[in-house]
Amino acid sequence: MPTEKNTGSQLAGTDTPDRENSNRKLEQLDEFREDATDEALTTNTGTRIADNQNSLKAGERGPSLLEDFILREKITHFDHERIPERIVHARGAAAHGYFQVYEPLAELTKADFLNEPGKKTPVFVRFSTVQGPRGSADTVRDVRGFAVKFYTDEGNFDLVGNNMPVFFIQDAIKFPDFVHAVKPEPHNEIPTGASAHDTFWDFVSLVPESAHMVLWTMSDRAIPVAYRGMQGFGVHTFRLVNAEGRSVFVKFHWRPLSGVYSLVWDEAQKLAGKDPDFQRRTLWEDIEKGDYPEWELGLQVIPEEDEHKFDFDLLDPTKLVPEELVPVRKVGRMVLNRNPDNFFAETEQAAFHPGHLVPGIDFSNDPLLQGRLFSYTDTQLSRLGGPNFNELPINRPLCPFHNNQRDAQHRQTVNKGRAAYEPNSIDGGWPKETPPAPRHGGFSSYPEPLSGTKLRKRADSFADHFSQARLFYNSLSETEKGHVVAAYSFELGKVERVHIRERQVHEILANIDLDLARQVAENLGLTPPQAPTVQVPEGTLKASPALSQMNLLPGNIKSRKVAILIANGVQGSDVEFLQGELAKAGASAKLLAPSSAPVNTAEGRQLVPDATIAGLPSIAFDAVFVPAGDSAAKTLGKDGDALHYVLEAYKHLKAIALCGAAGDLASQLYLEADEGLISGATAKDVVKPLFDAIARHRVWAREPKAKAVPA
Ligand code: HDE
Repeated sequence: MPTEKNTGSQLAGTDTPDRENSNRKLEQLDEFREDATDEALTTNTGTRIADNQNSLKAGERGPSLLEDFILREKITHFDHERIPERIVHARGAAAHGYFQVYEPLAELTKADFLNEPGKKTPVFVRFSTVQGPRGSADTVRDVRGFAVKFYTDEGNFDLVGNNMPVFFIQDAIKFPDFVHAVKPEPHNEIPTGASAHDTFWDFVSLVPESAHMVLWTMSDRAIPVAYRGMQGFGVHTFRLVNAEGRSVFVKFHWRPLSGVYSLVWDEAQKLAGKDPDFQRRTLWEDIEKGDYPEWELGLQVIPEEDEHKFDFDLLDPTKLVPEELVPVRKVGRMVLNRNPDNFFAETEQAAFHPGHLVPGIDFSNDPLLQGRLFSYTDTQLSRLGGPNFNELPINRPLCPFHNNQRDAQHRQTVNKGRAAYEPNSIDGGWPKETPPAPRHGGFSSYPEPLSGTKLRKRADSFADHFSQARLFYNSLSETEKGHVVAAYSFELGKVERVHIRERQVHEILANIDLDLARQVAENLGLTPPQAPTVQVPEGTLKASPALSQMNLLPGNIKSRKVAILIANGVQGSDVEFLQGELAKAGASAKLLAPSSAPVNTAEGRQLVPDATIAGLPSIAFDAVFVPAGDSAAKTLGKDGDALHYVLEAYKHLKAIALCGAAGDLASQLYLEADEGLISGATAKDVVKPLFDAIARHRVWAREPKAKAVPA
């Protein structure tokens, strides 16, 4: 696949016939982009400003004058710069890109963008955490939002998903309760960006339907390294509808080409302090340097007649469809290749909505999805200040949009017609309806036959809350299970009320897995549970290997980042060799030195460090490399920051390669060689085992030993 270079607003993404250019959204945005270069400073009404340093006063030392319209306009605008942040998913970052389907999916859907392989549909994708406010840290333990806006030729389609395939609750009416419980405690607004507190665990321990999703949030999935290392899921069951009007159920998946990989908990916590912008920074930098994150879109297709074939209900959002039962068919790819120009105008004002649909896609009756269909428009009214938010540049569809909606706050369209109603004869009856058609017709809902008694009731088929939680736990490797035990123990350890800890362990965890419950009980000093409290049905599957992220690594080191520690006297040839090999593998490195001053190599050349060793900690990298060079090794061996660097990378189970005299750093720190702590005479000797270890992501076998190493 030819690589693409990010060349400002002129993207050159042309690896297939490009009938509909993926730049169209960027071109539409161009209309609204402002470039003030060579322009005069003016008021908002265009009056040129002569003095932007001093307000208007009655005498040099006199009071300011009310007539100063320049001061008043500037301060008034400033006073209103903030809009309400999103109630959930407030913290996030986004990028532009495109989606391209591999082959026409005509048998499944009439949606145009899923039928035209030559077409690149522009997308805008926003990733987020859920609990914390706009200024919170990226790496907290939390679910990640994964919201994709497709600007299709038939209107915008928003796939507003998460990086986990299930959700905490089954019915929308519980969402405000759940969110109030997970948000910071009401009296002191603590903790920020974390679920480790009483109200969250009080709620989830009383609501067993949350068991499965809480288990996902206690797994490594909740501490991803990078957005590009996350899967995405539509969560709910949706429908696809084809030209003949036939419908199938579908689950949407995003598969990252970089694989699925996570932080270790100590690293996540440290990053939250040392670089709270870690994930948005990585996304930004990767795109700027042309290392574009990519995902494949996957579909699990379930024929209508198979709706009741499973041991769970397809409409229950606390259940996933195991891939071993319904395989994921990869149907297209998404590339993120352009950073926004303005965070507020694009990322903050983006309004996603699961109800933004195009013909060929439809809803299921999942009661959580049905509630969302109300919420997302409603929330924009207070967040974006009125019902015209779809006119904002980032939200405007690319195709024409016309209707008889008029006026309201911030209206931008200047409607010319005289008749803002339909039917009308004054404007020739326009704009008119488009009848449904096999392709490019008007939207019509799938005519699902319905009948029922009006009632408030949870379906009996939603009653089993534990068998899939058990399936997920059983599918994890021993290492991953250990992380889950540690996460429950950490979180519940922060819960002050002992009865809440006990309830979670005895009434929830014991029904997922007795061993898990007992280990957590032991860590918390609670009586270990003896038996489950409910009869958990035997699931169809004992384990689903597709759920363990240990099975989801790509087997290469593309886009991984290596820290190279250098000091005067470093072997420059080692540095160059490794940099060259990394570039060939699609990975990158940064040079870190004790200070920002240029470093003299043993060969008499100079290397300019990218940062200081103290300035870019090991937690920001996937691996550490220390090149050969006697005097460099001596300097680093006496530098506390450098020693801490290697020790910390060891503790976080990272690949470390030490060359020549730098090998002594390992003995100085009492670190034993293993498959990821490699030494050799030169970079050439260590490159293969180093890259293999990076491709395995962590040296899991080191974990028990690393526990004894100071944090
Ligand atoms: Fe959301 N959710 N949600 N949600 N959600 C919002 O919409 C809501 C749910 C998700 O990057 C809000 O514009 C209700 C599931 C993402 O801008 C709000 C219910 C899933 C984002 C809202 C759910 C999500 C949101 C806040 C239960 C995964 C961020 C601001 C019925 C499938 C989108 C906004 C972005 C945002 C409501 C449940 C994903 C308040 C009522 C399930 C990724 O409207």
